[in-house]
Amino acid sequence: MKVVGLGSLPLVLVAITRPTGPELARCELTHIDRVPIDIDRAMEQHAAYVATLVDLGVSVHELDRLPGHPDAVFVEDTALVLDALAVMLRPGAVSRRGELSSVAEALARYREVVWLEGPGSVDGGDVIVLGRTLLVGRTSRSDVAGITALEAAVAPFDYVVREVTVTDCLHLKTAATAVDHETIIAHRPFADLDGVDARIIEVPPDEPQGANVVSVGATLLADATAQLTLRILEKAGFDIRPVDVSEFAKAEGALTCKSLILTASSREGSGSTLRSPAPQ
Ligand code: CIR
Repeated sequence: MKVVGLGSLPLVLVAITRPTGPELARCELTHIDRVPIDIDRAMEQHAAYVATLVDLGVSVHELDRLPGHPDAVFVEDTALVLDALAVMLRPGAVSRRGELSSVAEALARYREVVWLEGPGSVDGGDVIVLGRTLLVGRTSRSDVAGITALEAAVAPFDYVVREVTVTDCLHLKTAATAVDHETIIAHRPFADLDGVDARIIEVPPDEPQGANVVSVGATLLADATAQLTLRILEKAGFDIRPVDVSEFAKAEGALTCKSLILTASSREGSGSTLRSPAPQ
């Protein structure tokens, strides 16, 4: 087994992402109505998201587009990447299961890869990693059998799973995300976080989209449309990068959905498939 970080090479952050195209118009929708997506704008927003990551020093491993899979840009749902292993999940939408093999192939470069066994399902958008605790949302995509299988897969690596009830939104991470190892930002009406051992920052009631942030080192990527939340986070001392994902919101996606971020040794985190930051 390959354990990242025990060697002498420095660690770098790698983000696995995937571009989108006209197929996004046929995305799965659960809680919102279909409205036209401006595909050119979505592609620009994706490019800006990737550029922000690169600017923050992240090496971006961009997968090939999958035109037959409308939701393939939302790579987060396919896998859970922990320090010691990557778990290929079982997305609750059967239409999305064809996205997994190419993600697994990419992850094999960085982690031991294991596959979650059926019949249950878990989407990556339902998993918040908070230290050694995995908060897993029970949603239309992640069911008891899937959550139980995930618990068994990660127990040998000293992770515990805690189920969270989610209502009125697609994923747990639509409602809440980790800003660091002990703090969660949340739109509480969507997720029952009572009893969760974490500091909780609440977003203003009119800005549920503000509850989805991506933590990159000391910086948070936050939704550019959540102006009040941006100010709350800034006041709390966080370094913020506002990012516009409004076209992806029409596909029920948010910031975290568009990447899988992991640490890797600098040797793993370099190579021809990666867009790396320019040397300083
Ligand atoms: C879906 O329904 O699967 C996609 N249209 C949206 C997935 C968003 N992913 C995420 O929140 N992690």
